[in-house]
Amino acid sequence: MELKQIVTGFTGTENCTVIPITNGLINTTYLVEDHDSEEKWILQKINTQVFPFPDIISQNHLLINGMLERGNYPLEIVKPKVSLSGHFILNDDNGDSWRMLSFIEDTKTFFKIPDLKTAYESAKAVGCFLNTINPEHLPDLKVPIPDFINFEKRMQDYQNSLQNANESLLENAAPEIKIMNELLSLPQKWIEMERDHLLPKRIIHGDPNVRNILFDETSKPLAVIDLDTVTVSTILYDFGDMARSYTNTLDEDIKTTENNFNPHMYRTVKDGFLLYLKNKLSFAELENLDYAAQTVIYIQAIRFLTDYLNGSTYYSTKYPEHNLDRTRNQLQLLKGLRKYLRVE
Ligand code: GN1
Repeated sequence: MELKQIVTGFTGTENCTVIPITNGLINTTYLVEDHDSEEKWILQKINTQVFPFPDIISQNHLLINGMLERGNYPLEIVKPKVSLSGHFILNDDNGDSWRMLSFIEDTKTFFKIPDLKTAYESAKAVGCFLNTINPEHLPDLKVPIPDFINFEKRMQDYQNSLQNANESLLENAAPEIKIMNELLSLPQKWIEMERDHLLPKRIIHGDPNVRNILFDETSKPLAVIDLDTVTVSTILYDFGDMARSYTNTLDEDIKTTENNFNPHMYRTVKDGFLLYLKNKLSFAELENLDYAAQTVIYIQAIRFLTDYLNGSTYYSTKYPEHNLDRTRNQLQLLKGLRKYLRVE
């Protein structure tokens, strides 16, 4: 089906321009300019390999939006658009699933956080988002990706990829596999804390990386976007993923053999994150922030490496070694953080 036919299914117009936007590693995103109404929209093809039930992510999105609206949330809220046939997801003849979202004008995104002020404001924005969507009683969210934050499963997937990968990929990745294998026990404490119910269940964003914040022209956060991974889990994941993303002095896509961890950013991210949340978090959560940052970086490195060894089928890649370069980038970051925390 033509892209414009999908747009017509949502807006009724044929008089539009559709421009690709390259920002995420999973879904395919376009900006739609409707020349009749002069409105703009975001159109996304949902990667159903990753999100097998697109209706779930729309339902969760609406539920979260309701909580943000009732909670005097100060940032902008992205709204799913209902199609002319009354659905939030349109399935086309090729079996692809599409959704349309409201477009927020005059924003920019970053691939790495430019300075301390932006790191603080971004972590504060995510903290505010999490504070608003975590009332006393959690609503009935559905699971968008089974086992997304199941670290035992991530480790098993890695072991399977080591068993099944072809020789040349194993050879190329030998130094990274060695580092990864030296730290195999790192996620163990996380797995045990979850198993022993030591970490409170909370609604988390699940993907609060820098690309999922929209900024105004003065670099002030305007919106926390991409609610597809919102789920019930431990808030340590969101802290860890923010620390992972915001302390990186490089775009995470870039290969590096140098330190790319910025300790000043790390302290700032923690301060920003805790501004709204410190009174809400349990002792076990507060005590494990540094551990969470290390573990989430490690798991992200494992995910990139696993995908590399599996032949790069999950993350979109631009060249054959892309996932290996991403792994290297995460391993340098982890090394820098562990040196700073003196746990090397
Ligand atoms: C993916 O969708 P995007 O590009 O923001 C991934 C995250 C990873 C991130 C790494 C559903 O996020 O878990 O942390 O890449 N999302 C999914 O850049 O797997």
